[in-house]
Amino acid sequence: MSRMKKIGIMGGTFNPIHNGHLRMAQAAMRQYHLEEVLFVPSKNPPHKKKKEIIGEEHRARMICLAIDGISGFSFSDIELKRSGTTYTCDTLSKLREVHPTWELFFILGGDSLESLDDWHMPEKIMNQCTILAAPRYGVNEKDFLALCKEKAEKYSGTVLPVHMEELEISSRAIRENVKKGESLLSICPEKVEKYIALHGLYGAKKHKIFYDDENYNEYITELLTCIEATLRPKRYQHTLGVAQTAATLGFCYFSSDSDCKRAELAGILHDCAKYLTGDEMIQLCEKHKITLTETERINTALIHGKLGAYLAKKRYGIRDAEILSSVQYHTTGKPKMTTLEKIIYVADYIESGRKMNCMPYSLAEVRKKCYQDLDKGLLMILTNTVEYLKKSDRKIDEMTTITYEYYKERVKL
Ligand code: DGI
Ligand code: FE
Ligand code: FE
Repeated sequence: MSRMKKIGIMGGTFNPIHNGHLRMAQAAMRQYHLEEVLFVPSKNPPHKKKKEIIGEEHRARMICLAIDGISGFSFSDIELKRSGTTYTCDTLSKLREVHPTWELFFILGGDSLESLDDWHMPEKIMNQCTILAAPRYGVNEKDFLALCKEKAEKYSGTVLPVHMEELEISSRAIRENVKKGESLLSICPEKVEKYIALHGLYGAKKHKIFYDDENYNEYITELLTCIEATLRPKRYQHTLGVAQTAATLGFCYFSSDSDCKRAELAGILHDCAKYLTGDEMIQLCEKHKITLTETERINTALIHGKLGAYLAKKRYGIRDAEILSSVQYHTTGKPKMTTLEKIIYVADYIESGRKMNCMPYSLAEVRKKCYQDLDKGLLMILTNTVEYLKKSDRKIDEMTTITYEYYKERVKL
């Protein structure tokens, strides 16, 4: 029989995730030698609309931001993906079914342990896992241990205490601080605080930044903090790659330093809307009266350029029309692109983090060409893209086709 792996499960609404959750998971992990802790956010209740619970995409993204880089912590969308009411006992069954070598430890706070009687089928939960409970703030150790014993006996299971420094952190406190405009420093990770501010969650005043030519470096630093607090880590790395590549291409094709900076800036911004789901992008476009083509509605991945340009303008204070159109057209391209638009289009494809098998032109070949002749490099990428979309049976966007035809007529490889 294969070795059993001890896996901790952190369930909850995480509305939002905070340092208390992270410390509880860490304490449980250390004390009970868990190999991994899975953060499993629950779905929004379908009927009784609890209006203080924000959208599940926001809650999930904040979890991912909070646990990024912490070894042993990971995210699971198992409950979000399920339809209908999700019960902890079903989630545990599902996890055991998919991962028969997992020994499950459900980690919860003392207040949840106190209300365990109200959960759906507590004995079925206890039957499938060991409960690791952290004491509620202000409850003394003796009472807490008695509570663990009481629940364990009542449901014929195991409830073990997690020893940790008492913390008076709650999601409610975060929401209240946000409403009062107070800092969340030391109660939640910085990226989570930034995420809340950028989206105006829990009644926060929406955070916007303004482009400042005089203090370019400070602007870029702040912009990067915002981008990092929204994109997934891999996407953020890609963004840095595109910015770097765009700046380098700028050295080849521009003569002024300021144009190279504009290329870098457009690179940083190009995928700034990419963290949103297709449905969210459609909703935002409707809300802000951004018109969508039929192809974009079917193929929502295409929307992030358009919406990215909108966010670059409204959220990140960019007024430079050429930077905005470079962001807008970076996925499809367009006829008569300016040098900056071409740079962003090709940088997105050749950035050093990209690893893909391209046809008919290899990535190595395309990369080299882009630095020798921008138009030829551009046409190679357009050719590869059209080829790839045809092969994968995807609908080719009208703008992609027009752009390809336009450059095929005018550029000789
Ligand atoms: O956002 P990135 O992944 O960095 O790159 P991108 O903005 O070029 O988007 C790439 C995605 O867009 C990829 O999944 C292919 C898709 N795409 C690009 N052009 C078209 C397209 N999809 C369709 N259906 N039609 C297109 O013309
Ligand atoms: Fe993109
Ligand atoms: Fe990109």
